[in-house]
Amino acid sequence: MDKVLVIASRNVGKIKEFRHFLSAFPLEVISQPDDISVEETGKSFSENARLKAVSVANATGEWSLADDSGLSVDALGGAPGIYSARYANNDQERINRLLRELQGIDNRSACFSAAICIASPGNEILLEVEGRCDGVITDAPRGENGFGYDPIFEVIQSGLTFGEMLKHQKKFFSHRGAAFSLLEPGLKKLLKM
Ligand code: ITT
Repeated sequence: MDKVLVIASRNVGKIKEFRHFLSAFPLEVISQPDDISVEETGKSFSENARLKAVSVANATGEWSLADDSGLSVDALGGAPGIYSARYANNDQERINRLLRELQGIDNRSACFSAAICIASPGNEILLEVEGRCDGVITDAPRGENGFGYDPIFEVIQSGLTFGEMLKHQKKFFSHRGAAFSLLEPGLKKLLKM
């Protein structure tokens, strides 16, 4: 029987990406039960990923994978960073706020980061990795794909925003795809693949 892996997330966009990444693994991927909520009190992406993975593994008694991620904008001193989800109430408002704060600013450099942690019950960290992706914040949203800040983040060498990419393209270029590539060898070992 396949090993159960609980995705410790309430973010539907993220969960979709992980289901795609994990489709070739002998895992039964399930979503976080609704009654579990974890406070993100960490000071870094990796601390928060660890908190979420450990809490959900302990609560469910299964292996759990958590991702903590966010967008750091140079001209804003790295904001919103680990507060990317808390920057406004929904994706549209988060995008509007960021574009407003960058109005008239020429330096549009930014980077996305993702920390991924897999934990097993009993506070055991099985794997931890981090990935990043450099890019620029566009002047206006482009593309309908993805979630979050995807329509306003352009990966320079691709000429596309994450919102314009197909899922395999976003996997190739993105912070989460980069982190997952680092995770893959360890996960294969754990699963004896
Ligand atoms: P969980 O903690 O339940 O997984 P969350 O949305 O609160 O969901 P985070 O705390 O990691 O997740 O916040 C990350 C935020 O950063 C997320 O809500 C998006 O706004 C943004 N973000 C992260 N990765 C992104 C991506 O690939 N594309 C667009 N926005 C992204």
